[in-house]
Amino acid sequence: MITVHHLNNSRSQRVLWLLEELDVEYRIVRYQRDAQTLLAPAQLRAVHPLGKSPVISDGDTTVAESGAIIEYLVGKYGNGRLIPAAHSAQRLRYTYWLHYAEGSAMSPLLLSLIFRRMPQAPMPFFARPIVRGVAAKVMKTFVDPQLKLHFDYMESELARNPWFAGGEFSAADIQMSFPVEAGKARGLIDAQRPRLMNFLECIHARPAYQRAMEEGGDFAVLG
Ligand SMILES: N[C@@H](CCC(=O)N[C@@H](CS)C(=O)NCC(=O)O)C(=O)O
Repeated sequence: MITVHHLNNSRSQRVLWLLEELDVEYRIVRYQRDAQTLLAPAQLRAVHPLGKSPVISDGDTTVAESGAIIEYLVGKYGNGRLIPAAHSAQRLRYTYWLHYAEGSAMSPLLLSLIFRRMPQAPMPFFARPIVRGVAAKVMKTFVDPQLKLHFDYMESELARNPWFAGGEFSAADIQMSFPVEAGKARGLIDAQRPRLMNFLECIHARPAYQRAMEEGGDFAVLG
């Protein structure tokens, strides 16, 4: 049976959702983030040296990195479901979005998390105004314009097709759900970006998504 090493409030939620969509049996081993640092507990390093979530094990096989896990599960258990036909235009889009989610979209989202939290970190009182000023400058000159670029792009792509890879829901939408949810948590998705709003409504309405939420416990992407 597949074991999902599941960290609360994490990308691992996508793996539970995919397994529910594919109707594959699995069990969950749960890990809690440290309340202060938000890091995963050290036990996760016994499963994979980086100690990040998600990681799955399937018999003797251990797979980390959400995109690789999705490829593995869709390839082994999908029977052609949730992936467009090989060599089609949709398949190339599928591959693109599967990589884009972690390879491009998450970088500015992570930077925004870091630079927005930076001024609240413990530091000598005289340093705080300087740190606040530097963080605000980086946000304004680099991070915010990059976030706008990426979220405008995602919005425009959904004008071409209802789902990221094309007309059909696919595992690329599952992979893209995390940056889109993170964008919503950072206030980047509102009436100005109606297609991304609609994407979120559509995925939240899927029964498999709802079952994964029940299995995974409370889920709120870090805002
Ligand atoms: N690109 C990796 C990112 C994995 C990752 O950073 N996971 C986060 C949770 S969303 C994590 O484990 N954070 C806790 C830590 O770094 O200790 C993937 O998509 O699987």
